[in-house]
Amino acid sequence: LKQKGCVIWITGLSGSGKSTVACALSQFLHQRGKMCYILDGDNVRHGLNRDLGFKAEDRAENIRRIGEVAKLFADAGVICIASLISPYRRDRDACRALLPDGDFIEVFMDVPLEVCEARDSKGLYKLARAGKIKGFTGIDDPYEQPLNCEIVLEYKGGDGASPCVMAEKVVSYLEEKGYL
Ligand code: GGZ
Repeated sequence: LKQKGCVIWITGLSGSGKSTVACALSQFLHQRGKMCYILDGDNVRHGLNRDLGFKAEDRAENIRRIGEVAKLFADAGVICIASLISPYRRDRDACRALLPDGDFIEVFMDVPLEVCEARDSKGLYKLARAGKIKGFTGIDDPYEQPLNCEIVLEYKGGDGASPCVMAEKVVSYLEEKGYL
């Protein structure tokens, strides 16, 4: 009994909660006995993509490689959760084009920059504002919002923003589309 693989592509600013939602989602999927795997930009950059920085060409290559690896997982019947800023529409669309229709599920973390910056869990926004990190997404580097993604996870403040509630929304989508 082979499970149907797909790619859940989570895009959004640094600090928007991509990794946290990816983690909650993978726990829900494991509970249901589904094989899944998280490819996190920040982690993959320590290994496979350690030769890449943050200029537009490097980000494009980071996204391309993660897209190709995600496709391999999906081919193997795994639900692959890719969580990376992936700021350019063109790069995300190129990853979408690698997969059969429906198998690339783009999830937008719709969290205002002010909220991400206020969280600043790693202190990177502070460094970017001080000019100590150049080309930081949302500060002095672009982020292109998806125009027609499959799922929008909106920041509402309070309980509505909990990573579990957001992950459940993705689970419902996967059920609806027959991936679960
Ligand atoms: C954006 C940066 C930068 C710059 C370092 N711009 O919140 P984090 O810290 O843990 O996750 C961010 C991560 C971004 O890597 P991605 O692979 O997701 O980016 S992309 O899809 O654009 O290739 C952030 C940290 O790396 N970081 N410098 N200049 N984020």
